Amino acid sequence: MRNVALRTAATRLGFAAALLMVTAGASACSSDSAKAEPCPADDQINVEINALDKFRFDPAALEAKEGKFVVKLLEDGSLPHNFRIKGLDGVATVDASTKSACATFSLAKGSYTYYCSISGHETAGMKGTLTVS
Ligand SMILES: [Cu+2]
Repeated sequence: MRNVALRTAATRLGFAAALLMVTAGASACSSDSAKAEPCPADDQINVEINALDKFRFDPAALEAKEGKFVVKLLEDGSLPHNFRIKGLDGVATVDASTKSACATFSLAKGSYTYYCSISGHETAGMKGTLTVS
């Protein structure tokens, strides 16, 4: 009798774990591709950056204070671009239909490189320097 109850609980746990794995897998898949996080209200945004089709970010240098850093990337052309900071999690990805995207980063003091990770863009010059104090 007792064993049956235990087994049922174990089965439920196994099912919950499997469900968790499926959910985590699905979000891991979608986190990097098309849709980024929705943009917060304007007063929550630390900086707006233009992604130019000549493979440049405008501005190409940024300064920020350590802590939460919300970036709004604006598409100023027709090519898809994104914004990443080397060594940190987070990506803002715009495409021809959305024209803007946001990402939140957690900054520690130091010097960082931000870049567009779409193939060839960084090499073509789509990068900049972020100084955090
Ligand atoms: Cu790009």
